[in-house]
Amino acid sequence: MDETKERSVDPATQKLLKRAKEQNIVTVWDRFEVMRPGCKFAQQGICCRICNMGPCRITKKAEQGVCGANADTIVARNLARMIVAGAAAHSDHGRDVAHALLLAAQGKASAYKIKDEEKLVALAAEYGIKVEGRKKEEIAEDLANKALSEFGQQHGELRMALRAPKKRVQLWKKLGILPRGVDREIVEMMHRTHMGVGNDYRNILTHGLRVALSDGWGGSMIATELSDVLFGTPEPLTARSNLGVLAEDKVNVVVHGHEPTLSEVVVEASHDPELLDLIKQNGAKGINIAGICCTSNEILMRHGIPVAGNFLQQELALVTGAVEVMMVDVQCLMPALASVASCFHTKLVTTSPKCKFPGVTHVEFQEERAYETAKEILKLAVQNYKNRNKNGVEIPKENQGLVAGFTAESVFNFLGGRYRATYRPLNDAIIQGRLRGAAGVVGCNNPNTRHNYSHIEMAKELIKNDVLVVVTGCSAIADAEAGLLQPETAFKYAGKGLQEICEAVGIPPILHVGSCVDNSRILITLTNVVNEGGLGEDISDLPVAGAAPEWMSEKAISIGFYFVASGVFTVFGTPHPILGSKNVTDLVCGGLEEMVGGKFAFESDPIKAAHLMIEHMNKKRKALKLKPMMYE
Ligand code: BF8
Ligand code: SF4
Repeated sequence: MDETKERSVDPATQKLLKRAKEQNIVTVWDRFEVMRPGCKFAQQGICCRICNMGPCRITKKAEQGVCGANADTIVARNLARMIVAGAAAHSDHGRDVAHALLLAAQGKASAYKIKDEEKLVALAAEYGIKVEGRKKEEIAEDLANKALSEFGQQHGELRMALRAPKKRVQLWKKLGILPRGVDREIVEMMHRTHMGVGNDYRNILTHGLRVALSDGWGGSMIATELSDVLFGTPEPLTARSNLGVLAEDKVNVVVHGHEPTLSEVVVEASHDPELLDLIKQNGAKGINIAGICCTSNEILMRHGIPVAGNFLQQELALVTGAVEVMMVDVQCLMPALASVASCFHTKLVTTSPKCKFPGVTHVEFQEERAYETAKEILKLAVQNYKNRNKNGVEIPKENQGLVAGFTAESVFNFLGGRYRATYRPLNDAIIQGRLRGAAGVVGCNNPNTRHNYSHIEMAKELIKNDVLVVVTGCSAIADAEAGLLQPETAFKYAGKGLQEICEAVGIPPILHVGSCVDNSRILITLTNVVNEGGLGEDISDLPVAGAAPEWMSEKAISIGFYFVASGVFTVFGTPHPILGSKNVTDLVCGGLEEMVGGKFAFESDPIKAAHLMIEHMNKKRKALKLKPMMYE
């Protein structure tokens, strides 16, 4: 097979990989080859460098590190620190959104308005904030302060974690893993895994569950909910995806990273009249904003801004030679972007004080002057248009339509009819055997797996077997690029039962529910299904499963752990770096199920992985004594 086809199933990616090679531009795949086969110790999680008596690694000859830590301890500590880093990243994002809401409420950040008052009021009620007779800004200020205080909260419980089904909350309490505060759990894990603290792998990883829960039901959920309040709760909309969304004759601005705070304003500022004049003066036909990774998902969900690509396509967007500015915020940004950008006229612009690249233009984002910052960056882009080498541009034509913008609220408005927001039809479909269950397929790309292949094949196999699929992050983008996020997909690939539902409601069988912090929408959806009744009393009773078939990030580890801790069977495409400890592996892929009702499996073949999920759903259907599948 041609090398580019081995690397990616996406034709646009293949074309630009060829172009990169012709121009001697090194990409993530090339660096991956150089790095192979990789360090066996690190892969198995059995090296430790947390103190200066080491680094230590476990071998047949040395079954303990210098301090006496064995493989179980070292593997558990390393895994725990991955959960911590992932939870910290998501939660810091949530904190930033809460901070923006606070400034907006106080009238200190004029670029932001409270867009979803209904959600604001609902959240206020949940947090015990007085609503009657108060202005929305006053309510929002209290809500933002309450949310912010939950990060540093020392005692008690995270408010949103109490949304989980009653039985689940009781279980968390019994196990001592209901999170107290977001930062609290994260800091405690850094302490617990410091040299010479805990060495009971079970105890370390039990706290790992608590940290992960403080992400899913804490930081990430705050990020999602407060983003909805501030930027509006998404509604289904159509848009386009893949590198073909870049425009030949317009100024291309690619926004990349995770947080919506600046990119939201960039979208708005792109209509500024002053800018439109400047665009004319510079000979362009307009300005084209496109996104990469989760920043993209955020503004896709709310504004239908086109998606240029997912994680592994970030360098390739620049290889088109058509990008005037790539604006980045935080997370999943390859340091290599700077050198790829330098092969073209592209200006890379960093915006977060947390994330600078040496030698790269930094235009610092502050909420108070968000609009000015956005405009400044857009001006840079427009002025850079004349530097584009018009003969050196190659934009692949791939450009697929998609439907996105589903949420725990909106999908089921659909299923229940416009004025009857209820989960009843969804539950009934599962109970009657029209739908087998539901699966969340999420997470990254990784050059260790053929780009997009596992996401696409897994999703297709699941819908073929009457499993409704919800997707986020780079998985959602992979499906979009394959044209799967459209209602027609139901007729091409879905089983008969799922097809009937999609046809009746007019939705695709694969629903894009947002960015990676929006995995919290999946938790809410599962809770709503439990509360609707007829499918057990806890998330672990439901015929549902999760997967991250091409994962790479520590955030994926945290997400996986909060799904498992919420009672969901979850399949990862490649193993966690834990195989050096049989005890830890047995716990993660087995023992956890007795504890929390969820566990992990590792399976690289997406079809086999889909069938592990399907078998799990069948097992749960049987336990619930549901009817056999209608069309089997
Ligand atoms: O937070 S799926 S590669 S972009 S980590 Fe990153 Fe993974 Fe993509 Fe979104 Ni999520
Ligand atoms: Fe080695 Fe123990 Fe230090 Fe880790 S903590 S580096 S195992 S001595």
